[in-house]
Amino acid sequence: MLKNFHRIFSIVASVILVFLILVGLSWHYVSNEGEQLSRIPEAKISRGAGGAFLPTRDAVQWGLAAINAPAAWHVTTGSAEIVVAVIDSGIDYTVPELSAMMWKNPGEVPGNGVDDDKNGYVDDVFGWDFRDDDPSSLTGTPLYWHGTFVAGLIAATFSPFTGTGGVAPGIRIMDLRFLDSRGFFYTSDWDKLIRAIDYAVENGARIINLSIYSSVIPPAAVQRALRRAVEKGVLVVGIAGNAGSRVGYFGRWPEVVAVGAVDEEGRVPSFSNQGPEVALSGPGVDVVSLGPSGLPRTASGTSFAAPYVAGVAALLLSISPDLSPAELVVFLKGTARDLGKPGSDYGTGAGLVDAAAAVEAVRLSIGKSEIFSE
Ligand SMILES: [Ca+2]
Ligand SMILES: [Ca+2]
Ligand SMILES: [Ca+2]
Repeated sequence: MLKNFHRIFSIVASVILVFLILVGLSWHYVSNEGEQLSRIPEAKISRGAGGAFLPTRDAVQWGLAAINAPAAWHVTTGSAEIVVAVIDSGIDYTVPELSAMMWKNPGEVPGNGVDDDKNGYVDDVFGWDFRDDDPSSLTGTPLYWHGTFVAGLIAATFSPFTGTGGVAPGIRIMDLRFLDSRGFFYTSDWDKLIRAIDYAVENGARIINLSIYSSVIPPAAVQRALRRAVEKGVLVVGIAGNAGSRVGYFGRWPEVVAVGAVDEEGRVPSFSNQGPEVALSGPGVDVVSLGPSGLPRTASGTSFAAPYVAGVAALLLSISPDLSPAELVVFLKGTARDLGKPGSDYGTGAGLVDAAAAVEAVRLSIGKSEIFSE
């Protein structure tokens, strides 16, 4: 009995030791010594450590590696000043990897029944639930997983256990719930969507991630709302859609940066809609992120390609907050990695978004010439 216990104990200890070695090997310590950079990220993507530990590309899920996020993190993991509004199915903000990244309305006292900041929404703390017309995605009708998954791809804290994490874990996420408990919206919902877009703009978001699409032509009032957003400096990142056909709405409109999906080999999956509107592509086949309760899950769709682009755009704004939506698009497309036949194409647009190259291009443009590579 005692012998068995010792044997089991020693096996368990060996397994733990091997695991710790593997985890240790997969982490890369970034020393501040001799660094000219002032933007070495703090311990935002390690839990509780005092130094600047950054995961290397072999420690992260393929999507983050494919867009060169780990190299970009040497420059920035994102600024808390930059807010990305996720108009989606709501976010489970109790997930530990997300809760610290939630935007908090600075002028609102939670739960007092008063619209303290007088923005028209009572007790709107992390955003607004336009589906239920109440302050929280976690009250009223049940949450669909999609929005949490998208938010995780943009800004979740890196987990060394699953390799999951967001492109820009230093930024803030605004939760604007629009889709219902099955991930749908209806033609009676256009006003909700317009209100959500206006909310994002009026409450300080710099990027809207719109991983939703419409099977009917949306009313012009929705396009006008998106135009208001762009004119006020908000980048709208949308999707090509998943019908295996032409780019749908909202990605078909020029106000929206339409993102197509690619797989780990850079191929366009059959579902990813194509057309001249496709600006860029992002990882969108078997990508891994968080579902409600924080459990990792895998999903495919252009919905999950767009957040990679939104995340990279958020990194760019973090180092150069005055960039306009048009300038962001120039940097994103100009640094994308060309796929398929040379030049822009209907499947991948300018190519796969590249976080490290885009961040470096913006840094060079603002006169900070240090070049960093892994
Ligand atoms: Ca309010
Ligand atoms: Ca209040
Ligand atoms: Ca609710």
